[in-house]
Amino acid sequence: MARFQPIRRMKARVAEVGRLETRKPVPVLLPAEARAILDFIQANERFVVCSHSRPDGDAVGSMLAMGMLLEQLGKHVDLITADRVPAVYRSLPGAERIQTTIGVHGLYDAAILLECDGLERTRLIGLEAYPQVNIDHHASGREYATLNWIDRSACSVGELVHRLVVGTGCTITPEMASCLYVTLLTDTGGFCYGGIEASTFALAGELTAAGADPVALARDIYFAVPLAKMQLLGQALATLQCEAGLAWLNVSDEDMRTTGASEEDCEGIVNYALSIEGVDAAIFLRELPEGRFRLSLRSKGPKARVNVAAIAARLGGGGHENAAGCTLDGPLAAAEQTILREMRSALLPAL
Ligand SMILES: [Mn+2]
Repeated sequence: MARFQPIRRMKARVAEVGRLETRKPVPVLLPAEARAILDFIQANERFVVCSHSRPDGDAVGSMLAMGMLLEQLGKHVDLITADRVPAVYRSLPGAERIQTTIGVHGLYDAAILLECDGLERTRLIGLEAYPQVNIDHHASGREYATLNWIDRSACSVGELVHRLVVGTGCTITPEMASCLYVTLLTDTGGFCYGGIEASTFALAGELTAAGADPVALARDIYFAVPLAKMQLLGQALATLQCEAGLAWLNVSDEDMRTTGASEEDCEGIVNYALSIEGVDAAIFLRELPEGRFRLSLRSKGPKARVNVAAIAARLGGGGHENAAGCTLDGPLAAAEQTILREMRSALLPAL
């Protein structure tokens, strides 16, 4: 059933990297918030690491890397999310250690929350019982935890975890490098958007030198699409509508059932609308079984004409300036009317 042998591949990669000259990591100056988090980690023993529901590449990769860091420091760690790891990330080293459950009850000294602008983003019950460490890079990030480190300039939370690893002097293993590389790759949409700077590529280079295999990781993530997802994409593209600067498309709950697609198969469909020439902002609406609609909003950066995080926040959601989401009541026509009104007025000044 396995499509490839990650372990064998990893071993080959380790051997190859072992022949390379050892490179010194780029020195990292940690801000006071990060140093406080490292002191807290050193002073405690048992951690649960969590991320948001419907985990993406940054959530999965940064959780795994954080778990590896804690283990290198001799700590006990469990990794927990409310939703299962999407298929394309299940070949990442250690992915099988992420437990899917609805509640956190273990004996932990603290919960480390990655990529969550509030406890509710985890959709996990019980986290409020623990001291919390919040590490985030979202525009919607808030200081809700015992210790908070929010750096909106970071391309991924994995980038922040990398800074912690370097700050402790721990080794960036090939396994850790692979997980951290995936956070960069996916949160920048394949190095296409999201505050990319020269330092982003310096980090990608460092992680590649440490054993991440960019070609194999990209193949696992972008060239391993389930057939049901491709069929769902066909249904979505059949609904595509476009007007000045704006494109939108949707799938019904029936489309989900007839194609056999799962929630994670909806990931990325919005980008097909955004990729159209002349389109500055895109909307993907997915009907939920109860008739409400889950919206993915995207805009093109870096000088995005539409701040979708602000629009999502007004509608009860959140996210980044270029990528955000919210949930609206149905029927489809009502949800479309609400979001189109917001998007059109955001586009208007620039037209
Ligand atoms: Mn992220």
